Amino acid sequence: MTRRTPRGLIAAATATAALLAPAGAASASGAVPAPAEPQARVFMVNPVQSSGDQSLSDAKDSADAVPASSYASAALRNLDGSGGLSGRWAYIRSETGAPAKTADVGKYTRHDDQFEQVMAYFWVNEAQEYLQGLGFGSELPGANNRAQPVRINQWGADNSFFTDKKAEIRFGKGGVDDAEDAEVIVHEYGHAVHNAQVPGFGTSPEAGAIGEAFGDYLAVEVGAHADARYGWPLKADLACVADWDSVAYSAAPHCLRRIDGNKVYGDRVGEVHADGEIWSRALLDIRGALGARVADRIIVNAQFGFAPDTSFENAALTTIATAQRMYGKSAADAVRAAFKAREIPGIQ
Ligand SMILES: [Ca+2]
Ligand SMILES: [Ca+2]
Ligand SMILES: [Ca+2]
Ligand SMILES: [Zn+2]
Repeated sequence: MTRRTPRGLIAAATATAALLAPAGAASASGAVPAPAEPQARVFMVNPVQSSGDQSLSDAKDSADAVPASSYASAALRNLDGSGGLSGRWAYIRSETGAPAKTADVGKYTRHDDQFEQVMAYFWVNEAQEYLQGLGFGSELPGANNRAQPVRINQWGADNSFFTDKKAEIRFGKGGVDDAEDAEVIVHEYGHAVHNAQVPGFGTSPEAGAIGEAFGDYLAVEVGAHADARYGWPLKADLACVADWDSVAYSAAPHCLRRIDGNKVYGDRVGEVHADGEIWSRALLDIRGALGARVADRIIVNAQFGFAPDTSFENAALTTIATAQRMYGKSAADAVRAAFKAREIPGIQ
């Protein structure tokens, strides 16, 4: 496969026009052209976030449950040309329904099993492209820069998870199908990133909470970046994670979790998702102080230095030191302030 140069906003915009040329047309030189990028129907993060309509509901996976305006057309990039959802950064397998065909990705609705396969491919690719854009995999070490295996199966409960045995992400179909919400997809991808950075990461309660927090934060960040990149609407609170998956189990405004809460270290309850809200708020504050790009380069780069069973204190100290090394004292002070506000021990 030819190596692609990073795409900026202009390149992304012109890609749509380029696709109007006949697919697979031979170039004048006779060289075999790169496979055309099929235009897929995808949710703009999720239908609640893009519409602001908190009354949407799953309606047993009915196509009519969301308006046609919930979908956008977007290129599936980095495919390997096999005709299936296999590419440079993602490899999708499904145990429900036939495998999606790239020739048909513009037709699927949420009622089609193939829609979740397309969403998983698109958003895993989008997340890795975001990390690549931050320099991970070029200027900085790669952070899960490989084809991520993803499996979609019928597990009844809402139980998407990352299995570090196979380094595989799995999405279930409880309530709203998990892979209909980009923030669920990218949350799980966050676990894959952590595990690629530090094999076995998350063996202590605090490390586990950091893993959940980073997944939530990355989900919000990649969605916000895509909204800006493609001009998609963002009509829900930025800090709300999984606005669509959570319609089945939360009151409006629907959120699985938030990343802008006020929990501090003393509020820990020993449950990784709940305690993760302490850490994710700190990450959001770092973003607020330094901007998304600088914040995320520090946050992800620091994670290479976390022990698998790290404490909040040690991870915070590593993140502060990483900020100091990459951007100097004022950045380190901003990172320190974010952790101090969460009353992380040892952070003054
Ligand atoms: Ca569905
Ligand atoms: Ca679900
Ligand atoms: Ca959201
Ligand atoms: Zn998780």
